[in-house]
Amino acid sequence: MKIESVQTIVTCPGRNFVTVKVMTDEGVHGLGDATLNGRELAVQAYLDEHVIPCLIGRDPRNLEDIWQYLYRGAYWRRGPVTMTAIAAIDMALWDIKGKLAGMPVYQLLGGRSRWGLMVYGHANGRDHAEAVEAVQRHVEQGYKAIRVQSGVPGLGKVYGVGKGGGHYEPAEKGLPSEEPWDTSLYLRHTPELFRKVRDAVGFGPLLLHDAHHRLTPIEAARLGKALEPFSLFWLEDATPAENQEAFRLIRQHTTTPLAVGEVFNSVWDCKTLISEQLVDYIRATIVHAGGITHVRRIADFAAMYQVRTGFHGATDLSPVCMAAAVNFGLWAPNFGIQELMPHSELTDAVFPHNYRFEDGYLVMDEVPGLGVDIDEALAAKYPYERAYLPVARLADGAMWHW
Ligand code: KDG
Ligand code: MG
Repeated sequence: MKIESVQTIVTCPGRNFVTVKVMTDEGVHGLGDATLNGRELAVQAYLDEHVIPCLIGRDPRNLEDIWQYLYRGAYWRRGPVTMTAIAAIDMALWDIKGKLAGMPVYQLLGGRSRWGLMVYGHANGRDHAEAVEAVQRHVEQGYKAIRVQSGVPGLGKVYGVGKGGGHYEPAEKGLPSEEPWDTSLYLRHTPELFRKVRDAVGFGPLLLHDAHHRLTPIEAARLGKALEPFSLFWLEDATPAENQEAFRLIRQHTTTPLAVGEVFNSVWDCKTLISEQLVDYIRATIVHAGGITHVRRIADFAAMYQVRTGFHGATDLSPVCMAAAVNFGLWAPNFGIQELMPHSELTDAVFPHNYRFEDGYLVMDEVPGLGVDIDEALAAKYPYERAYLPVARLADGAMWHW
């Protein structure tokens, strides 16, 4: 059996997605997500110019060897562009393997450990009152776990909060917009936000919060401590994690569980964090961390230290990645939770898929492969449009962390 051709498909049904389609000489095809928010075309070029020509004629069933060939063989290891490109090919090859076996990918991984993946939804508000209402709406919709983000009094627009209060889209068309940031205002108001949410909905729903890497370690420690009375499921991306050792300081001061890793692309990014048990949840995703083959290694390593998975699941990950995540989470013994920002109806139409939301969980049927496809004719109607995440600046104009 041979890989006959590989196509990269870029489409923008409201936001940009890059997809690879691997075709075999036996008529079976596989899909992989190659979307890297704000850097989409770099991954497409990496695939088209440097990866795809090396794949033609290879046996798609040897996905481990192909993974090693693309990782070790490149000389330039790791990095988000490389690891997203490898992930896309890897996902597509698992999809093919599942279709050949007539089994879902979760069966190839070891079968079901659970019937569904508990997800967390996004409740956002321009102010605390709006955020509390959004949490209540999520509870009514059946969510068991809810991430809460709110505008900060005295600060203009805050990342993670939609313009109209509700849904937000991580990337905006055109060049990057600029948003103000003030850590002291944020630290003053965030515990108050969670007090109001707990007063409104009690301690039943699991609550999460994302600090988007904006804090120093000691600020993160202070926030974690201040949030302890509200019993969070996790505090996410408290501080930029290139410096893994920084989490030692946060850990010394707070029992609020910590999650990190949506920007990680290999096990090396989380080696210290996991082996020293400095975090509780690892968020490295299938699309940005080398595919199912590599994320499985991260998850197994994490399991040895009682660290569970909590994969990134914003709308900038396509339904192809989400289908892979559902297969993975159905199997992973140390699955913790899955982020879910629902895609638009148009995106769902471009990528018809089997997984679905049911009463706070993502479930899927026993379908071969990943259980997702692409409507290429519909995708072609929505060409790429340049879009970026905003950037953050302090009051004096200096750039701040993401
Ligand atoms: O591309 C960046 C977004 O996916 C990110 O800002 C969303 O932090 C995020 C999250 O936790 O979903
Ligand atoms: Mg995040």
